[in-house]
Amino acid sequence: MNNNPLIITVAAVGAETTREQTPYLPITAEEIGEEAKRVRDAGACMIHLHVRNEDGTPTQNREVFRRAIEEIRKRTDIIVQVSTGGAVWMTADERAQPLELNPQMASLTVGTCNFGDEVFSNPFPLIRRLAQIMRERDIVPEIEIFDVGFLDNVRLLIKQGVLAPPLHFDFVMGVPGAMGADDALLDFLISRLPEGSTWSVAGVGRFEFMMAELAIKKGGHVRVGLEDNIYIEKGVLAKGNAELVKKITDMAKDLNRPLATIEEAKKILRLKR
Ligand code: KMH
Ligand code: ZN
Repeated sequence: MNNNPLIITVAAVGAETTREQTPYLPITAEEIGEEAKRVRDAGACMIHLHVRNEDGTPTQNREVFRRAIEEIRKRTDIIVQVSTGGAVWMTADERAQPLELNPQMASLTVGTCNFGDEVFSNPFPLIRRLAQIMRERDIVPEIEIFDVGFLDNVRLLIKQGVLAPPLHFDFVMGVPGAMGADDALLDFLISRLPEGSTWSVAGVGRFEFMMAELAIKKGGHVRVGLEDNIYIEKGVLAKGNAELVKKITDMAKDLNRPLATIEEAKKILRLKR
């Protein structure tokens, strides 16, 4: 059994979840700041951050990110990881905008896949460009793996000098159109990681808690949040992200995984600030 400190990341907002689906989705900068404090108090160390326009539509606008991060920083020391994935229709220029704020960390998706009825497009030139900006600004990437072949892309990107191990990965499992979510697949993914890697799992939809439990048992880290799943149990909406975090901290307690402090998380993730 693993007892290394557990990092819980909260994908609190996302680009696809709507207020029609759940009234608990934070949208404004103040709501995101309040939510960040609630999830930190509940035991999370990191927020995976998307932001929204006032009408609730997703945006990668730098100033909207700036305001949300300011509200987060007023209230909590949680690690901020901005999304560079944005929403499926966004251009590379839009997606890169939050990197101009020099966040501690940013997501970096390393391949293209179906995403429900859409395509999440990440051609190599876009990956190289986002990775280069992150390198120039000392922003640590979280490598998002939506499908198995993405790990082969990582090998290529390392060979080309675009990515430099050791790296932190997030296995996004259960997106319709990309890879599924099960124990054997997770073992396979872990077996294919470059040496020295750290990893977390984001189980999507009904896979969220099942995959979280497996990740905790195998010594990995966990991502939950309304971006990935809005239910606390079948047919029952989570009353916010903190309730999802609480379910993970209960699991961690049962499985003897201590929660990481912010300092421990920064060390594990090799953050520069
Ligand atoms: N919204 C998805 C299309 C990321 O944040 O890096 C992409 C996404 C990945 O959420
Ligand atoms: Zn995201």
